[in-house]
Amino acid sequence: MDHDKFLEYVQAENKVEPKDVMPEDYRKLLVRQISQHAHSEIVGMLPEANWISRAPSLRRKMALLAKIQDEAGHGLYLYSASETLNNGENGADRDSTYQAMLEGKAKYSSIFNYAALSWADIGAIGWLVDGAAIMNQVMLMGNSYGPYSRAMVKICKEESFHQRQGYEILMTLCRGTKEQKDMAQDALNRFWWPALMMFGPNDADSPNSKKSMDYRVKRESNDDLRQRFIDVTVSQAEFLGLKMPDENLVWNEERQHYDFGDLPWDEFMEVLKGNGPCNKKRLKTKIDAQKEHSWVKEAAIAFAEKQEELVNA
Ligand code: BYC
Repeated sequence: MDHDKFLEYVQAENKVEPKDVMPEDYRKLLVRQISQHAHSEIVGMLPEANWISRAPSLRRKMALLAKIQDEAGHGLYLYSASETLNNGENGADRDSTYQAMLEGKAKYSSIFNYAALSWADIGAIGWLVDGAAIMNQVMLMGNSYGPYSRAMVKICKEESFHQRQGYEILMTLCRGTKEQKDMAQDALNRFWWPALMMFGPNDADSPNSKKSMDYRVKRESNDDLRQRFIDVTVSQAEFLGLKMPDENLVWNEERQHYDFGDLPWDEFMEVLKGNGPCNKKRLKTKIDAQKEHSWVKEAAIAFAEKQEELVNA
């Protein structure tokens, strides 16, 4: 296939569909990113699931259950989108991509290796983690691969509800007792820097960015999205009456953006290497679940085979 023609095609804002001819490195880049994104949704359910039984009211429990269920749905759309890129030899079938995650060979977002220690963390996850995810995913709605781009449209609508439920939890806590407000501040202190690292390394250290931008998968850079997220989030923290845990955060009149402190990149690299606070626990939970529930899949396959036999008899 003519590589330049393909670039011209995607750069003219045309969508690529599953059966279209595409360069193998485009296919590979998409399988990597979409499957990582799917794993993030699935592993991302775990920190919050820990709080379902401890939600402070029935209303909170229902909202949290609905949110977590949405994340499962997002994971399934994304595994389906990734599977459309399976060419029979690139390991993009669903079982192989999932297995790669269980074996620690495929990444998922670093943020889900941090624990949700208090109820305020559930608020911070919705506000900051879903907030950062929306910033990134709104950009991805415009990506050049049809199934991924369409999945992003539906996912973004749901993420916006998630962000609001998190912010509303924090509003309630910040207007409550001193202990509740302290709990909210503590959650912001612990989640702020990990949320900023969700956008990935600085542009200068991002090996995949150029190709991804050329192929119109990524439409904006890691640093630009991170800056936009900071710019919109500061006033939300002020409204809550919380203090940002960054002494260097200051409005820069000339740049018309906030300046901010250095991110803890050493910590980011450790989390990516599997040494974050919860990496091992997260993988163990998913591996155990796979073992315990494999009978469900086996039963469904046996039932489907039996149905087919009956139809063909
Ligand atoms: N964590 O060259 P770069 C949700 C990796 S879930 C871990 O900049 P790229 C939710 C990167 O993969 C939604 N790894 O990469 C769910 C690459 O490694 P490989 C989560 C990271 O791809 C439940 C290397 O570092 N959102 O909303 O151009 C509850 C170099 O990076 C991270 C997504 O998954 C990280 N933070 O850009 C609540 C978004 N950052 O693959 C909420 C989809 C970087 O070369 N993904 N790495 O070995 C993307 O948009 C892009 O992949 C990224 C990175 C912006 C993250």
